[in-house]
Amino acid sequence: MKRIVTVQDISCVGKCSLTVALPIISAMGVETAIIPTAVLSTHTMFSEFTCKDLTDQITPITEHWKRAGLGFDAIYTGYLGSFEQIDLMIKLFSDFKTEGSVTFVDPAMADNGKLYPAFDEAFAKKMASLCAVADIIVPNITEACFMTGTEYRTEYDEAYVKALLKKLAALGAKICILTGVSFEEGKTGVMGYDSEKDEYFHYCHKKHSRSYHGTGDIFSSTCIGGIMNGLSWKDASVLAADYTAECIRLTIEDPDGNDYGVNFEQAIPMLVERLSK
Ligand code: PXL
Repeated sequence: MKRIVTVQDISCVGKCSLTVALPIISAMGVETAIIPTAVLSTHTMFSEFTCKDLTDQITPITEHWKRAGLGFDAIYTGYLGSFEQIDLMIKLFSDFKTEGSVTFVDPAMADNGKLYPAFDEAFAKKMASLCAVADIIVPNITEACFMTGTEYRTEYDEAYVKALLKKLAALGAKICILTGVSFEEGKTGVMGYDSEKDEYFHYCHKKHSRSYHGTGDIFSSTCIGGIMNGLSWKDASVLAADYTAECIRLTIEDPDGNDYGVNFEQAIPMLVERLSK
């Protein structure tokens, strides 16, 4: 059985970060170790939230794991809260990365042209330094723009996205997967770039009428879970995009659906079924 470690916050209510990564990756048959970076009452898109930082726990946890001889097939980082946490992730990669393992970074910090409330442009540049040492990165277009100093546009063509992917690859990551790429009204999807093969990949599907928080985390968790199940990064991206879209569809159709997160739980059977095919 594969084992991964994922490092992100616990937003107690909000269906994002660890409260989606842990169930999704576990449901995909992959042991999921965690390092919680902070405990928040809700994610930061609520008008108020509490936050207890856990940065001081990261090194004691990883030092114990070294003494215990623990290793991981993948290291997946998500929402991080400070420069210090990013430095600790760079150290985590250098301490735990092995030849066959995958380092996977979701630079969760922005969307729709704006940084999340806790962050500024300097943080985005710091996040770029973590992306530089990762095998696979999965930013959305906003995050990619902040990390590469590119103008954010709501309307763009393939040349703009390809140039953005090249700039991301120039940071240092081997495979860059951009989410929320839409070339056509009513459609959205992903466009990826393998810098070693100089190869692009595009997949699109129906765009739903609403968007929700936490869907980037759902995409990332499914993508790394798929890779741990032996899928190529392209097939894992397709599975992750389809699962995320299905979670959104189910939420829109649910009269009791939350507006802070998606009904990812109800789509887990579809995810597991797709993996067994
Ligand atoms: O990736 C979404 C996310 C994760 N964690 C926290 C957040 C958000 C989005 O706002 O606030 C704490």
